[in-house]
Amino acid sequence: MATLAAMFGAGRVATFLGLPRCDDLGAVEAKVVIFGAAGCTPYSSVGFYCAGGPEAIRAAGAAYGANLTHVDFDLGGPMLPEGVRAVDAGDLPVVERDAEGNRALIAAAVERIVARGAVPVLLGGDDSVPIPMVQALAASGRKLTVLQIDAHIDWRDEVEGERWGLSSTMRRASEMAHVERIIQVGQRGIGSARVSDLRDATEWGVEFVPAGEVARAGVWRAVDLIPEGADVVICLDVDALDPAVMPAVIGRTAGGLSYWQVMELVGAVAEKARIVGFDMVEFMPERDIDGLGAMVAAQLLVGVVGVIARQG
Ligand SMILES: [Mn+2]
Repeated sequence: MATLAAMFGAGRVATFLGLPRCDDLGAVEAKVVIFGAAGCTPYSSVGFYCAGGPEAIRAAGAAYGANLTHVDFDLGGPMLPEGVRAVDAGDLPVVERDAEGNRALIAAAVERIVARGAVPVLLGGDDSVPIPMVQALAASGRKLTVLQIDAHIDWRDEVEGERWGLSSTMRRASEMAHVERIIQVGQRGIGSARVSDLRDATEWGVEFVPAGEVARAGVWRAVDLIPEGADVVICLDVDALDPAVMPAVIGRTAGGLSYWQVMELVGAVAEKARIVGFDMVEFMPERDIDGLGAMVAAQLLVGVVGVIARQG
């Protein structure tokens, strides 16, 4: 079958966009380090249901690989400005039966990347993957603002007796001493949250910008809530996006964000503050439709890497 990628000269690539592969995080020289984790702390009912996420997003990115120096009009120039390096460190050897070991692997990788002065960009895997990343960002010694973009608030204390799973991500983050602020954007419909979970989050001080508000008024109140100069970790659950463009999620919910609303938010954060970590989670290949979601995820990832590559 003829594809646009073939016309552009794209072939198979082992890394995202064919970026240089990094095998030693302890010696990495780059501004951005992409790496994957098939999962972290699974619920026994569903296991590593997003295991193929990193591979599917890399495969979709291959279409752009041959043209990495071309203009990306979402960024106003090539993804990487002159002299800026981004690398792909591959996937961590996580396994379903060892959640504690997985958390240690992810945390150690983030600590190594931060120690080298680079920004970690983590591809999941389900939404339990960011917990050890947010935790490990304490190594920088600075207070953190968490910007979660997600259809769900993830404030359950436990599910199936598991406290480190994907529905508890923001509650666990709220318990970390270095997390001083949480802003959550994109929530909508009926999800895992109970009335008491929302109350706990609000009492903690979370600022919510629901998807309905984003649809009416854009992302700008969320941007205003980010303090000037803050260190921000952005936790993107792809189910924040509307299922019309991102069908590859376990629970599709109408009324989600557009590609541009997510890009505007990420770009605006980098302008007034500093993105110190990013994750993209919950991409579920078997739910995708004709590669649409993977294309959107890959394009969004190009945009995010480009934004981080340009920040001061
Ligand atoms: Mn979600």
